[in-house]
Amino acid sequence: MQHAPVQIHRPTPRTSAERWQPEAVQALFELPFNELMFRAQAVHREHFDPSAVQLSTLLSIKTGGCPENCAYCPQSAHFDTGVEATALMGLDAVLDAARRAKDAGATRFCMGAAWRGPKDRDIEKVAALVSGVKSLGLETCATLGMLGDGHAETLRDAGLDYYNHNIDSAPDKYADIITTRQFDDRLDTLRKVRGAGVKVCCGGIVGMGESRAQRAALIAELANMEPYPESVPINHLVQVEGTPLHGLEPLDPIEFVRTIAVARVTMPQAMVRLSAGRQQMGEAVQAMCFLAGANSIFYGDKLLTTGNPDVQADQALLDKLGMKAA
Ligand code: SAM
Ligand code: DTB
Ligand code: SF4
Repeated sequence: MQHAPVQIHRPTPRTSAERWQPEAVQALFELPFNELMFRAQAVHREHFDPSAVQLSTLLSIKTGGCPENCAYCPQSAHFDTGVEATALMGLDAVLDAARRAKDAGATRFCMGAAWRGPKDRDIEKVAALVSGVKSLGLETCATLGMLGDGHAETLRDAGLDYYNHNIDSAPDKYADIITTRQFDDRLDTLRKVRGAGVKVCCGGIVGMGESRAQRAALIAELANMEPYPESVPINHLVQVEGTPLHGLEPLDPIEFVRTIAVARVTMPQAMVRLSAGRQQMGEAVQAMCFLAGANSIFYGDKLLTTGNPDVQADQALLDKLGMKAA
């Protein structure tokens, strides 16, 4: 029997005149699941080996006591979550952790600090950490909050490859989640990072009680950045006791998988990172995320303050799926 030729829907290249309208992104969310997955896989295979997954390890180099009031975050000083505030880690301890991450198979090391933004003297210290980690042969990433003038350049000169700064939610949801800064503050730092020639890692969190339209608006906002981020972390909210978002109705896992697929279709060449929330997700949902076009994960038994699947569990999952670290 003759089969009809398979129609692969390729997204048209976007010019500044052709932005993703949130309604068009929402229409992707509303496709029949198999159709959306097929489109996402077609786009993914055009640009990536579908069996390859990039591994980044996180380290919280300065934990807790943060003055911001992000309603999802266990490190905010506004909420009683049991996370203890620590000082910035020293070089030797950071390099030990980076060596262990490299030995376990990570290719990128991401250092996170619970700051509203670093002070000039903090940037000098983090720059030393970045150059030390870089000299181990790892890619480097940092997430330190809002950057001041010259900070991105100092980090770049120290060897920073990526800066992570998430927009976290749809613009019209932002003020429900954080009131100590504005959505535009995030865009300002992202401009500074791009301006310095550092690659951008920018995504968001889903499962914060947002509507599907707001998930679509979050993805549209990311996809319309010019250029869109090289790396797009899609975090599933990790509900932490003591934070205002603890106790919300969890997002349906299929809707999470759809979010990954829509990110893949709208940002064909980005690394789409299946980020926080894997420990709560189970293997089958993670496998669906890889089918939907996720090609990067956080690897190591801790995220910043919360748990992540351990290295053995991740190796077993990747083996089971025939996926390889790349
Ligand atoms: N303080 C800096 C900032 O906010 O940009 C850097 C560290 S902050 C912890 C980095 C990111 O972690 C946040 O933008 C958010 O996307 C993510 N995050 C924090 N708490 C989370 C949670 N409970 N569940 C999922 N993602 C979370
Ligand atoms: C990102 O998008 N997710 C990571 C990383 N970038 C810095 C952080 C997830 C944090 C989850 C909550 C915690 O462990 O504290
Ligand atoms: Fe602070 Fe970042 Fe947590 Fe917000 S997400 S409270 S800025 S550490």
